[in-house]
Amino acid sequence: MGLLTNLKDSITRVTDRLFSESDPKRIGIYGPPNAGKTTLANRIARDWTGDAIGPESHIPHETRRARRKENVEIERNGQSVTIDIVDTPGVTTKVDYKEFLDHDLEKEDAVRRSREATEGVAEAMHWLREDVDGVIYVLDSTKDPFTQVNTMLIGIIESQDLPVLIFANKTDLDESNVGRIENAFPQHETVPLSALEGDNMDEVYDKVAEYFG
Ligand SMILES: Nc1nc2c(ncn2[C@@H]2O[C@H](COP(=O)(O)OP(=O)(O)O)[C@@H](O)[C@H]2O)c(=O)[nH]1
Ligand SMILES: [Mg+2]
Repeated sequence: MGLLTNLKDSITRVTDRLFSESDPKRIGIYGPPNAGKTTLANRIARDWTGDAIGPESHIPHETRRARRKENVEIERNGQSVTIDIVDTPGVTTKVDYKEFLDHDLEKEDAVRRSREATEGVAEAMHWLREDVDGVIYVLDSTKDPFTQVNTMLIGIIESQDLPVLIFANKTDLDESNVGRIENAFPQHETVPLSALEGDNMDEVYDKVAEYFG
């Protein structure tokens, strides 16, 4: 190939990049098991695309591999933001198959689930370093937010300089305490919601557009 052809190709590549629509932002939904990550991911997907991402479950670690929904277009105030939603397995310091036995699973199935969950956590952490543009960190607002996992994960997210929003989920429950989460992570914005009931979703989408658009 001649020099001129090379030059022409390079110019085409640069102008294509300049004038094409920007790639969707990949938003990872992180947090401990059972915080409501999959419920939230499904609600966002249903609200904007009409279908869901994956099953929600009261058994911890139902989401053992990350799932994603691509090109979810969220419209806010006449502007549209396109995101890829990644629903990750809950991150925890310990995955024990005995936890699954409490949920009436056979031992073999419980051991397999815990092995998969451990791999899923490693995968989610890898993506946090390599593959996400922003993070929604979901917490169950009826639970104590001061845990090693939350402190560690928020620390890692901060060290990557990723935009992060903290979602205080399950506000429909009487024991919900959003203030406790705000106090735990005052450096970040906390958005209260009930992913299950669909409460406060307008503010959720406003903030998603503002932070990740
Ligand atoms: N009361 C209440 N329960 C919720 C809410 N969001 C999720 N849950 C329940 O919490 C459990 C775990 O939800 P899931 O989305 O699977 O959590 P994940 O492990 O973080 O993906 C399920 O039984 C959900 O129905 C909520 O806003 N309010
Ligand atoms: Mg899940």
